[in-house]
Amino acid sequence: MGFDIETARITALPDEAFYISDFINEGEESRLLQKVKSAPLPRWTQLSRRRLQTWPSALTESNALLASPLPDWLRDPIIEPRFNELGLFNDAPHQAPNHVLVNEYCPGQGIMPHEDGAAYFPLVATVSLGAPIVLDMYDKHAQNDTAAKAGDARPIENGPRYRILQERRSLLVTRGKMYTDLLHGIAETRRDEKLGPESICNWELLRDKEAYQQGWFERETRTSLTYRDVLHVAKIGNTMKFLR
Ligand SMILES: O=C(O)CCC(=O)C(=O)O
Repeated sequence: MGFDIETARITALPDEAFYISDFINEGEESRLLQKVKSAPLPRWTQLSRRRLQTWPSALTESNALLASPLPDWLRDPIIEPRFNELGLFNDAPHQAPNHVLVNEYCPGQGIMPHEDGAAYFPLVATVSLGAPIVLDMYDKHAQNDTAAKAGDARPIENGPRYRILQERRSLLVTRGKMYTDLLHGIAETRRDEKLGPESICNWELLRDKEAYQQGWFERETRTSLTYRDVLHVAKIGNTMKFLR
């Protein structure tokens, strides 16, 4: 009998979100971290508040992905077999993720509230490595004037509407209205606090509630692997024809 994703549903959230605390084991986590760390330096984009790897490549200006497979270490065991067994991307146009962002946050670093936009099918699957972190979700209308895009966001005066604690080795899946109607961000702090069953909407699904009973934890370096399906994939052959 396979794992029933319904047991992982975050019921406090208005639309589809799922949290699986033990998605990968410790050996798999250290192998993935090793692969991330051993990537050649030019693979990294250093941003002011985190650093980033983009696999297999950055999107084009028209938000297309140049067709190219993900490397094996990002596929096995996360996509094959785990995502496939859960049927996670069955409804997505390519029935599998074709794009992964690797984000590394040192203590004090984060990402401003933003939305991921129309380049992707509205489903994000995030694997957390190395340390826990709190993801904040904001109502879109709390953001004044233009909607924010990743890297082009501004702070929000009101606090987050929902907070999700992501433990190391966990999987967080958000889709539907969670993707389209809310912004997400990670606070630039050295300590995540005010943690508890009232404030953390996936509290009951945590692997180790005891670790957060005191209501806070000190940040350590946390790495995330964010899997998505880019809607528009351009065949390299066609692109070459176009360039000629
Ligand atoms: O690191 C995370 O969990 C969030 C990453 C993110 O928001 C993004 O890549 O757009």
